[in-house]
Amino acid sequence: MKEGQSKGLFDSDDEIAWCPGCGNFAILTAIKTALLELNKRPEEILMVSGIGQAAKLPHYIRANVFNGLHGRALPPAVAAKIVNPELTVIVHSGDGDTYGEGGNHFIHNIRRNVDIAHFVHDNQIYALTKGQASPTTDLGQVTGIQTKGNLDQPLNPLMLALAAGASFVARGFTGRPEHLVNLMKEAISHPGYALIDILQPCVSFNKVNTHGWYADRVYELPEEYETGNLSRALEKALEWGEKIPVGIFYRVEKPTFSDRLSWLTDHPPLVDRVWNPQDAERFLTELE
Ligand SMILES: Cc1ncc(C[n+]2csc(CCOP(=O)(O)OP(=O)(O)O)c2C)c(N)n1
Repeated sequence: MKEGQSKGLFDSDDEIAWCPGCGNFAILTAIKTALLELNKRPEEILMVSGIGQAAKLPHYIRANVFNGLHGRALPPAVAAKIVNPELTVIVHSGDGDTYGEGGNHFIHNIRRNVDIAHFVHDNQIYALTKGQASPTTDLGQVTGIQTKGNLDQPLNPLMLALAAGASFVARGFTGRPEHLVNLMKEAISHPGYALIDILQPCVSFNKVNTHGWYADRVYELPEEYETGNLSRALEKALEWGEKIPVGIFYRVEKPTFSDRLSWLTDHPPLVDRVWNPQDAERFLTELE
């Protein structure tokens, strides 16, 4: 820990509105621990989210916060990182927010490879709106709305991220908190877009994928697993059912969005060049 850091450095005074037993608590503890262990300070962090139970997390941590529209967490997050590269930008969003309403933003921001960490709280359900099927709900699963069973097959977020060209793709589980902290530290330190799909129970609305259901199936990728092999990562990402792997499936270094734009990296950060509307106008004229 840096001088002046304390265990409660990232604690916020906001009252937490999650159900007792919600997997989000473990994610909140894990992210605070990861930030402390990385010697980060609240003013260096920007937490971005959309709408949902997962998206409430930035309010429960002491840091800069942008809480926007459902499915739209990624655009402001990548914009903030591009104009202010000094910031550590972390997105917290749900499986519905990211893979459903935000599906296009997910695919196309992966292609940009902006240096942000994206933590998807995947409870395989729309929790805030009381339990409709989300893009990761299993086929045939009965919910309060899909009373005869979910008719849509689930998408595989890791396959999708790998296919879109993500440079860091991982899966965690709230029942393995130390493992999750390590994944978060790796994702935050990765130079480029880093996804962790975090399996978490929703105690109120998903009665199938409970803590015990995940705990019986989850296993950690072995140390000898090679993270730089895309075919291997795709093969592992297909594994889902009796056994569910967690860990870093794929990690490679690629140029980031800012690396590809020399006028961004060769000049002082945009945030230092644009302070008021007149500056912005001058800046836009410079670009013409
Ligand atoms: C454009 C839009 N569509 C739908 C909604 C309603 N809505 C709010 S949160 C939510 C589901 C959130 O589910 P998820 O992202 O999986 O997060 P969770 O609550 O499970 O953490 C929905 C459908 C909305 N606010 N805006």
